[in-house]
Amino acid sequence: MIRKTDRIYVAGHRGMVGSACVRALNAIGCENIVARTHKSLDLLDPRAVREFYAEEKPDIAIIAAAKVGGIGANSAGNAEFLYQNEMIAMNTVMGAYEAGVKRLLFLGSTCIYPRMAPQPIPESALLTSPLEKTNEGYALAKISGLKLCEFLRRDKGVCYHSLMPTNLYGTGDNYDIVGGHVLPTMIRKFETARVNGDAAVPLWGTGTPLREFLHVDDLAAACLFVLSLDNPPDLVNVGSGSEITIRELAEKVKAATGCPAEIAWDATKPDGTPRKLCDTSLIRSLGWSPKISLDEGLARTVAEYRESVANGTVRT
Ligand code: GFB
Repeated sequence: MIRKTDRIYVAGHRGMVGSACVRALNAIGCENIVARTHKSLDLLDPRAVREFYAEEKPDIAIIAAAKVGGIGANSAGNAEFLYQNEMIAMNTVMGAYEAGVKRLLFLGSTCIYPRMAPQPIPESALLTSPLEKTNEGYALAKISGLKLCEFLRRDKGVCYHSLMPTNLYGTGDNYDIVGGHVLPTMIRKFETARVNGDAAVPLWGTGTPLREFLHVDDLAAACLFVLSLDNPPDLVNVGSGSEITIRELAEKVKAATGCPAEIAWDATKPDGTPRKLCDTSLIRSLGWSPKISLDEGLARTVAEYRESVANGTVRT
């Protein structure tokens, strides 16, 4: 149970997920948020992280800090994705344990599951067959983090547990054309083509892969939900429960932005994993379900993107 007086450390509070968690916590009256910018605390430095925890002594930690990116960034940088995310996970989780933090939520991604996992993917599919190569580094680091939480819980009795969200989008996303995830990248590409009057919008791969999308505000609600459980499962998936092909997504974004340009598929770019729908029956059985449909979330995100372009605050 989260109390209004709890000191809650949100690692990655300026990122899309961390900032959504801070908004959700503030909305339920939790104002005692502990946060550090990247500049003031290097999460790759174990000593600095240890000193931070000793000084701040939070009651709860939400680990939303990570080096993240879309298929382009991941496939070009598996070494950095593995190294940085491994260090962040080990330092933030072990540092919390050493400082006596009683409750911790570790956030990962459904790319921890095998490339050819059964669909929808149950939590039990973890480590049953090989990973998708384009994001193997990121996945391995996230698996280490969730396992560290599981081991500390089992062996030391602290309530450390993990949430694995499907592909996320929404407020505060990164609109980098090369390194970003598909949904924000598509919004930027279609918006740019509309404004410039371009005839075609280049998109990656074949358009046939299936993906599931969850608005980040739904994820933040899920974080608070699992943190409110006295005995949460070690590992819980969170997703919208419905999937869409990349081609269908492109048509939706094209319509949402009102861009008349044609779509030009570049099959030399990777498709990544063919399908990634998570089985959300566990979190639904516990009493949580998503509230924001893709159409609603997309409309909201396009409006926010236009606003951030107009006022010069768009993240790229
Ligand atoms: O979101 P995304 O980059 O990553 O791409 P993943 C999803 C799909 O969209 C792939 C296609 O099939 C891409 O080929 N796609 C089409 C595009 N056009 C574009 C485009 O312009 N940009 C991008 N980025 N994709 C990531 C992992 O996998 O998912 C991370 O790399 C993480 O580790 C994240 O798990 C949630 O869904 O393939």
